[in-house]
Amino acid sequence: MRAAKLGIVLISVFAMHRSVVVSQQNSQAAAKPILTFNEVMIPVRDGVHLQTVIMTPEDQREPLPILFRRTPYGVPAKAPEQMPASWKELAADGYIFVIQNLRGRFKSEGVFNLSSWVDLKDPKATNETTDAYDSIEWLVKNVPNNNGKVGMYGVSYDGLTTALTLLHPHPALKAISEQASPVDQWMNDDDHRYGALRESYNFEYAVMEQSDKNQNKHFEFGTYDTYEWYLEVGPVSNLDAEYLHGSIPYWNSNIEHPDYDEFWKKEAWVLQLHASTVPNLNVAGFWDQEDPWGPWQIFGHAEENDPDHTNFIVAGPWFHGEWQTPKGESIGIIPFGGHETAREFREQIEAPFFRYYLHGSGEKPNWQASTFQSGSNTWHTYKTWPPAEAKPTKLYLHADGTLSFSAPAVAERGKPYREYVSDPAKPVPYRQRPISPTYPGGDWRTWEVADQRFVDNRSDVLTFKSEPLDHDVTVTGPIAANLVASTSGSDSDFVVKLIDVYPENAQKNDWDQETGPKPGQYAQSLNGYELPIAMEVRRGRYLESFEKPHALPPNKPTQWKIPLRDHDHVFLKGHRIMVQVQSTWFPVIDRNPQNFVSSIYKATAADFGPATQRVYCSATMPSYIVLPVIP
Ligand code: PG9
Repeated sequence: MRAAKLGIVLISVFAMHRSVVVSQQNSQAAAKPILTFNEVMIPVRDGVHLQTVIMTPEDQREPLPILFRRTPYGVPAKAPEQMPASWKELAADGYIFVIQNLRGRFKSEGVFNLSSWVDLKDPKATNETTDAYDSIEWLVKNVPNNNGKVGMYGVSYDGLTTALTLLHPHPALKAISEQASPVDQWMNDDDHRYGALRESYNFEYAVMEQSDKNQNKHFEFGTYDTYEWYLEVGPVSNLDAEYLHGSIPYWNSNIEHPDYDEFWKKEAWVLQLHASTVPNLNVAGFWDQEDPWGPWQIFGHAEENDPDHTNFIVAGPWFHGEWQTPKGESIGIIPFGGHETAREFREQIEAPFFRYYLHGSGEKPNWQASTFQSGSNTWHTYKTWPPAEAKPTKLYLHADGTLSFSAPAVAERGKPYREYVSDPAKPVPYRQRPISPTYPGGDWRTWEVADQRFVDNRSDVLTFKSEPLDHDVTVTGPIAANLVASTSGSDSDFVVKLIDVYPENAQKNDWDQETGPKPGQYAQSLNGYELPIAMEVRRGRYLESFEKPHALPPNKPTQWKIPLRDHDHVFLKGHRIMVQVQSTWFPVIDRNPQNFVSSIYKATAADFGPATQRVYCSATMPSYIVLPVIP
């Protein structure tokens, strides 16, 4: 029963955490154990004990380093009978694998706060930094035959607990690889985007982790299409009033702290990081639907002081944690040119990194950044990130719906803007309906590469499209949108999507000319595919200040700066570039009432109403995307 349940979860985000379980399911009967298994309760400074499993190679002959992972999702109940795909490359070098449940999760004692707050000034405080420190102290003293060197790694929450060690690392901690760690949950990643609530994610995740200490519990919707469910719920305040009744502490904190206040600034642990304190291999996915931003921030903060060059970043065309899946040959229906990017990452980057720092063999990476570049489907290394040769280049939105590298001319005729009506009663779905629950199903993982044709021609989505490109356009580094836009309301959102449009003949139809495509095969083609490369939302109330929301002056053209994160992509010759602009993205982002209220989480249905949105595209009020183009 337990194995079956976890097996389903495996296809969701927790690829790495759950890989142990899969190998149990796939294993042949009565295989010889490859790892010895011990479960211990490790004491930390305040007397709390943390449930920890220690798995040692059966054939261990010499002292080995420890690879340590700390998770809220549950430790394995027994050793795997086959080496999990995500451990294979590491295991070949020999490690003692240790996995620990965070305080307050499963058999670990204490309270799980779902918090990243690390108070370095309070000597009595306990947090994920101190729990890791105390556990490492215990491990190096108590695990037989360890070589005194510890590495930590993990994806997402496990990446966060890894990264938090940077604030006060134990001396035995010699290398870490944080992978998709969030750093500031108000600013970006899982829970908000520049203060705009990730409604469905935040709600479903908090319920999953805080309704039962002993499991990852999924909210039961009772409606097949969660888009419809959230729409019927109405304002965000109804989620608590009708369903949670104050029972989920993290959700309560989100609702009590709508703005970027002291609560969120404490949670933003990365603000305390100003140096590379432990060699760190940061890992980010360009299509990470949860934590695409944090790794770049950790990398950037550690860069402030890195005289020994121990701060690295790897990024690829991956969904959340895809680099820990067995192969990583594609994302959605987008192939990676025959590469097994996940295996290649582990074999050629992750394992050598830990080998160098924990086994003392091999070489230190001679690059600062390494990417698997989408479009060209090739691995690259960079001495610095962003590469110095990347030239910020403006791609302009034109009032006739075109997109080009030339600025709008002064004498362009017609209206200087394009407009649409955004109605919170009929929000644009963030992916094609029906929208399944975030967990445990698999669709959520690839929504960021979904073909955007599903919103083409909606009256509340503006589309701007370039001519087919006459040469490859390589974009390496941070992308940003700069809109001049207005709303007839007094608050509003703008969502910008940068899209790579495949040519109509991108792919040869590989179906029988006589009988035609098999059911479903037609939709699997890349012909005319609209692939999002970068997408983000900004909320008007926070344009002036994140701390103190301001009403927008109705109908006044205003600058909207929308960061679109770091990327490495080639728009190939023959493809077109497209930009879409819309004002709802539901239910991944909660709806803006479009009328200013003191807190959107206290808004009532009467506060929500339609608004006319304008995007200006003139010589004096240009809207554009800034692309870091490699000449
Ligand atoms: N994205 C998840 C998460 C990490 C950290 C905090 C909250 C959520 C995860 O996949 O673990």
